[in-house]
Amino acid sequence: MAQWDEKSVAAELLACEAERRDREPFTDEWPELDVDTGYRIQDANLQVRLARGEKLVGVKLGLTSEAKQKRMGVYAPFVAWLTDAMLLEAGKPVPQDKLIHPRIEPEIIFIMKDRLEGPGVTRESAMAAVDKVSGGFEIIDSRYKNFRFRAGDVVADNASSGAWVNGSEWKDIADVDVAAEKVEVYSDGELQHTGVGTDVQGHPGEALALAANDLARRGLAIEAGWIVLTGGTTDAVFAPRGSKTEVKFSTLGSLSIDGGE
Ligand code: OOG
Ligand code: MG
Repeated sequence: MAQWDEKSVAAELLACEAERRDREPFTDEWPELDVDTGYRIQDANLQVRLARGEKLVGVKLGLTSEAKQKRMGVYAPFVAWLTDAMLLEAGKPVPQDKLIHPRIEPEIIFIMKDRLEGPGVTRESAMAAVDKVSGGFEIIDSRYKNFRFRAGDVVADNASSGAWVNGSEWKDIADVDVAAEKVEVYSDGELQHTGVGTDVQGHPGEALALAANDLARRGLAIEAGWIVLTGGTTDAVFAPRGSKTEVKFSTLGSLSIDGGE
């Protein structure tokens, strides 16, 4: 049985990502890999990403909706890093050559006006720090076979980060009722999931507050200008080659993406 530690898990996760290889969760062999250990691994791999020239541009929330928590069998939200290398331009196909088993989920996405530092951040103070909002989607990808993981595994794996696409338009936050924003997800023209902003922790601003308060435990803050993915509003859909996925928001516009050839 392999003897895992933070360093070897971090290296194995980046190797799996580079080689498009999935594996069993580390917690099968190393049950002590808890959420705090997972964050140390996540942070170590962020340093590797930055050292190779990527830029830190924001954070993503994971498992902020009941639909996501139920599907993944992990009942706690968490935070992970976004770098510029993960941003995908709208209209481009799913980057199948980089991903193992991509799945798409709709995301209410914020751009921050002000720095937001916990602890003690509330929904109200969080929302006051937001500049603009768009309706986009994330293309998650897990380094674990069949997306089977426990909380420590998925936190270490940067919360299944893959790529994300911003909405086609950024609206002033004052002009959008993000809690009431509805979304529909279609695969090959067929409606798969529907959601609403309140599905995200009761209000996407709660997810933002949660991120700031959680980062504060590590002495970190959400910076002005950062992007924040507030977490999949609905369960995700698979996006294999040849597929077409559409995400339709009630006021934030619609986007579609091709699974590629
Ligand atoms: C974990 C990532 C979750 C979200 O928005 O809930 C996430 C997973 O589902 O594999 O990005
Ligand atoms: Mg997500």
